[in-house]
Amino acid sequence: MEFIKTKTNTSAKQAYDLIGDVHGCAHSLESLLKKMGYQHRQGCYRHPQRKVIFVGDIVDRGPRIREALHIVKDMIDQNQAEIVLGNHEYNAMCYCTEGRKGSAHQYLREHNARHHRLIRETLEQFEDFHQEWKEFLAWFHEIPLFIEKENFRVVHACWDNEIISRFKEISPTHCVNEGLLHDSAEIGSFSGGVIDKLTRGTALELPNGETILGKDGLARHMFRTKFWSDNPQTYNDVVFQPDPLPVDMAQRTLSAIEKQKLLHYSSSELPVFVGHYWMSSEPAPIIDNIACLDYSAVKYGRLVAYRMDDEQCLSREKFIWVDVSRE
Ligand SMILES: [Mn+2]
Repeated sequence: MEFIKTKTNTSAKQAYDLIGDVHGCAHSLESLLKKMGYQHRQGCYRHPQRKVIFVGDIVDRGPRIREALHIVKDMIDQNQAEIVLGNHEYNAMCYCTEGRKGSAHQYLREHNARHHRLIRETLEQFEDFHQEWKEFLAWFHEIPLFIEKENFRVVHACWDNEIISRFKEISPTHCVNEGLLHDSAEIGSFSGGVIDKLTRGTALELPNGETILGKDGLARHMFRTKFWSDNPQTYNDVVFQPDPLPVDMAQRTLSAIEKQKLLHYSSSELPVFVGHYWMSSEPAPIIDNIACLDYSAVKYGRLVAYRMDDEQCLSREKFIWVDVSRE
């Protein structure tokens, strides 16, 4: 008797397309989804075999934030996508949530000019859609800080095994619920530290109160660091941001204390996908098991995806993107 092999292999792992920071570039998002073979039918974008995971930062800066949120949430509601929380969704929750009675905060994020500038476009675009914005804010509470699949991991900016396992104990859903959101606004809180590290990454403070001037004209007293550096010796070995360090600073030796603050995501761990870092070069893995998918879409860069199957060594060939023009 002959068995007929069918094409469907039910034991095969689900394939995912991981999509970088959208920041309100809804047209580019639709172009990218279509380019990957997704079609809008029965209420959302779908692919016959694949699903999407967004790395967070759907909101802020761009021209079509409301549309982008609808596209993403519709896919998630129909079980066609998942998402992790970005620092911009977290900011939005803090900015729009009043402090508890008797707390030091009127809002969890103070309404000053700097904070308002970050969220301005989002609030403007929802000006006539207050109820919708409230619903999206409520939904942000249901977004996990990280996703762990059998064969890969996703987080907005930085994977830290130790704090992730501690966070799981206080939040079994891996989400930032109302209570954790309020806690996180307190300086030195554990939840605040976790959210900051996972959604904004690691950084080192410049010694002696020194600052560096960013391309945006703002003076910074910190610089962003790799969370995967292996036995680094100098600042240059760990710096990871669009603005390079001045040459003399880059050559400085890391102190023992600075080394202690650094993370080392080992090359033997599962592949991890992040967004967040405003990359600008040709999309490629950073190392074999880490890929950043944020290629500055909202600054007319690229909206980038990685087509993940079952590989453990990430490959340049599996990136796909659309160039972002003025929407
Ligand atoms: Mn971002």
